[in-house]
Amino acid sequence: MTGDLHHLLPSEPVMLIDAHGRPADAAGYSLPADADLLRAFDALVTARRFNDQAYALVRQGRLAVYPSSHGQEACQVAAAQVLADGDWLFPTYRDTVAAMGRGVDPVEALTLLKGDWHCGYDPNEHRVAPHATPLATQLPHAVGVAHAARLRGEPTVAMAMCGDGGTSEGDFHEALNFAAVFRAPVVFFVQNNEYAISVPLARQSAAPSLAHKGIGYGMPGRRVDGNDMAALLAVLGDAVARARAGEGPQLVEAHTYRMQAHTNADDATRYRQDSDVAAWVERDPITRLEAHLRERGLLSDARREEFAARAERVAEHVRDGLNRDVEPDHRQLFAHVYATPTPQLAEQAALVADELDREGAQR
Ligand SMILES: Cc1ncc(C[n+]2csc(CCOP(=O)(O)OP(=O)(O)O)c2C)c(N)n1
Repeated sequence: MTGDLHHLLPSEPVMLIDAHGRPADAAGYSLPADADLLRAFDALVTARRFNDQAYALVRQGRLAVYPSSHGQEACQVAAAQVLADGDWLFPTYRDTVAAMGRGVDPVEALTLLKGDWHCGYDPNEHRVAPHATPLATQLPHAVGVAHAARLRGEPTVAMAMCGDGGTSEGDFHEALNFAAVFRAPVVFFVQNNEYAISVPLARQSAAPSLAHKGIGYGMPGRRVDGNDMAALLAVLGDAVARARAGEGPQLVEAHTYRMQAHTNADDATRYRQDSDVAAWVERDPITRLEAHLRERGLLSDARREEFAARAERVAEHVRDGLNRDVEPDHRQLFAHVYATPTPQLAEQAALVADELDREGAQR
């Protein structure tokens, strides 16, 4: 074992486009291709429209809850855009937009949050695991999938997402340790949005940064400006490429901010100031990338309108989908738990079926 920790130490957060949209230098990373930035901008515009639409649907009672990624959209879009078709994404409850980036229908992605069903989409179709509501439980799953793929000789990488609060969970530490020891092709992507509901980062961790948590496991940590789309594509893209090349896992911490309350069930004014939030409006990921693209002549008004029109069509699709009531078949409750149901589950399924039959007969 070598005493040289230099390659594991996170540097200052990588920034490639500054708050005014101007290019910035970052050692070891360069600006992504124009086409990649434009594609990301298109997705960003849709992401913001989707977030705001989902929030409105909560107020209209069509969604039970929505943990919005408003303000964190660059992290969401980049996490999906850097993956290949055969890779896997492991999202949390806040990562619906990242799931959409993999091709999951947004209406299906919201099924869980509407309260209709456990998942709502087929995880195998787009290689997106179900949204994980229990914190960090998806991380060991991501490591298992990535490790298994490597043993089979497949070039699969897993993008394992969690929040700053998630890094305090035991599962986070177990996942990092296993991944580092077995060099599993995983990128642990932490969106540090400064709060875990009402708990601020300073009460969450005493580490110099969350990326520093990788060092103890022998895993490189990287820090990136989480509102800079270009930097996210560069840093996450590099981490994915290294994982795929057999160089092992990385921990990437993106510094961003949760602009809205944790969910509609939370009152953020009880633990933070409006002025804190206002300071982050200045760093909005969309206006920043837009300023950059316009400055370089890559984005015309016509193109901008095209993107806005596409975002509007997605919002309309989401409204239509969530305004339709579906009658879930409660017998299906046990269907996707195990490939082969345990005797206990089979027994419970029979009990439920019996009860439903009796209820039906009484109607
Ligand atoms: C194992 C577990 N413990 C507690 C909770 C309750 N809980 C839900 S969200 C949350 C905060 C998570 O914060 P963070 O990981 O920073 O993610 P964010 O919500 O900010 O995206 C907590 C404690 C949970 N879902 N799972």
